Amino acid sequence: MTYEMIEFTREGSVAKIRLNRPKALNALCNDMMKEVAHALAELETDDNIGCVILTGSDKAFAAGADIKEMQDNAYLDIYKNDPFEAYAGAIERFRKPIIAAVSGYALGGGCEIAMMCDFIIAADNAKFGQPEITLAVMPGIGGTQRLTKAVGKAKAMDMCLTGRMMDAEEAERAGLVSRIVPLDELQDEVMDAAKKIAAQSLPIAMMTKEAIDTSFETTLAQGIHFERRLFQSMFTTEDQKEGMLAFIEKRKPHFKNK
Ligand code: DAK
Repeated sequence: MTYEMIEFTREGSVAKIRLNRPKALNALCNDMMKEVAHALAELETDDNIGCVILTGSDKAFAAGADIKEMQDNAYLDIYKNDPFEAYAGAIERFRKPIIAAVSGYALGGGCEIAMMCDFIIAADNAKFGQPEITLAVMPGIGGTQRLTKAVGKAKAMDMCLTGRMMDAEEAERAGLVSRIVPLDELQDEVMDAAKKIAAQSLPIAMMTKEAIDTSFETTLAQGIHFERRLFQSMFTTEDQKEGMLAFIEKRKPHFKNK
């Protein structure tokens, strides 16, 4: 596939998908989401890739779904041919670690796809919001659920009902982003984090991600049970033997993803 709305690059074992419709502030049109889904499918089966970065421009991670494309839809258009079900689901289902590097606006569907990633590192100019109510709709790809789980009921209600934006400082205080960095350091900082993740054993990183995600779906007791079984299963891997031996021998481990 030739990518026209995203830039898709690889640096060692890290891949970066950059949303690239600057004139429309990276509004998420169907073709762009299709390209993101295609790139992720490629990365899922690429054994050389251990971590993915999803990012946008300095001004906008993504200002939401493309309002101009969406405005005329009838119910059955959006029900039968739901582009977000088809394509954004690729981010939700992606099994390797994926980091959102957010600068500028992350609004509506933009905020929602950032929240689908495993964590968000934000530039100091980032602004998050779920302004759908101002268009007489509501968040539709997880905003009412993931935002509430991330920042709690009070702030989620405040943002979804007033449509106001949250700046990077507030987002970090509220737990929506893991860290804030100056805008001009964002891409390097996220690349460093991604390289650290990609240097670990991939199956172990994937299981760690799966365990944390499971905490949102289960009771505490079920989650702890699942975690324990995964932990025990790691002792079947060559990487566990290597990781612990390397510590004892005071050297760097060489993981084989086995
Ligand atoms: N869609 C289409 N075009 C957009 C856009 C968007 N979301 N956001 C910005 N643009 C376009 C503007 O129309 C403008 O285009 P031109 O007029 O130059 O042709 C260009 O980008 C620059 O925007 P502005 O001139 O407005 O730039 P400003 O710096 O003045 O303002 C802004 C930046 C981000 C505050 C403003 O652009 C803005 O408020 N944008 C809209 C934000 C928004 O409401 N986002 C939520 C969209 S609704 C679904 C589930 C979920 C969804 C959809 C379906 N299903 C389950 C099917 C999600 C819905 C949404 O995300």
